[in-house]
Amino acid sequence: MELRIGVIGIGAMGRDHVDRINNRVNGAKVSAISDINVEVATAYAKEIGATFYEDAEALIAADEIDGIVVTSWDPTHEGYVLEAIKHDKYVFCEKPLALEASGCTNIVNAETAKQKRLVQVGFMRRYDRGYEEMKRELDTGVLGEPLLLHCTHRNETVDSKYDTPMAVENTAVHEVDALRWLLQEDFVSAQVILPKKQTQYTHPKLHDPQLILLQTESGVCIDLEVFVNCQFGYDINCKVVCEKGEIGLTNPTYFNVKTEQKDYTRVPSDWKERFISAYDKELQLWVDGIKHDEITGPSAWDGYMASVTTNACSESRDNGYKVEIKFDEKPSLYQ
Ligand code: ISE
Repeated sequence: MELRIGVIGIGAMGRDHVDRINNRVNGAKVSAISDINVEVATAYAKEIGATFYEDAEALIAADEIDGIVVTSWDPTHEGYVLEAIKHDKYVFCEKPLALEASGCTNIVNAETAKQKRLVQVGFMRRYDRGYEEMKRELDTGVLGEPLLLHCTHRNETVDSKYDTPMAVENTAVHEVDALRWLLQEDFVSAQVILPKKQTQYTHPKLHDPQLILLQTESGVCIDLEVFVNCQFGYDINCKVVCEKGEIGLTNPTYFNVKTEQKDYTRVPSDWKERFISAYDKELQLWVDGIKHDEITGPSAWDGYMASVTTNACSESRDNGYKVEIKFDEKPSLYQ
């Protein structure tokens, strides 16, 4: 049986997921879309042979829809996910699950009341081959205990709507989840340092770059550079310093170029290119999960833990002090 998927929000990420579900994921097709931009969405629905719903809640409630993908504007995620849970529908939500941890708590409460996992959050890095292999290596224990992590999250450029809080909520949130998964530990403190000197390529509403410092329960220290106008490409690095060695992520490359006394490999242009296989894998897993009635990907609890941490980062950034991270007790549904 082919699952019928409804996608809410057809911006760049929404269209990317539509293309992936229709062309690379097995067992599902996008049969409905909804977006606030009626004209553009109507034309796009026609192009891909889907039904356009002006009202996203009607799409969620429709009997002919088996699963919902939420790729709308970040502040709208919580409402759509809650609506999907209300209708007992499986929902894949792009990160962040909700901007505020309290919004994630609402989702966790709604889901635990049903005693069934319906939500998967779009933390795709867990399915990236580089992160997966690093984790496998770390888990063998051959390198000893992880002590320090040095990470960078660099985008080539961002638009004028991208502001200072987004560096944490929209960008660093990926490391917040991936590192928690990699180390199998929660964070206990967060601090954001805004260097006085900024890049000339930023704009008045965006402090760029920013430095985030996190510490885990066992005491592992992490520094994460978020630099979203780095100008040279999409550059994700993660180096784990252990007692007996170091392990680091490399940009996936399949060729190098030698010319004019230079020997170089490409840096990816954006996250859609860098993490294409990880995105394909996470959505295949979600579709398979719906078919087997068992969702195993990143949970609403993972979304909550990420937002608790990004909220602590924002508090630190706005007040200039280090913030202790406190979180609720994990419900048994997510054990
Ligand atoms: C974007 O929303 C993403 O999810 C990308 O993975 C991230 O690298 C980028 O900074 C975000 O703006």
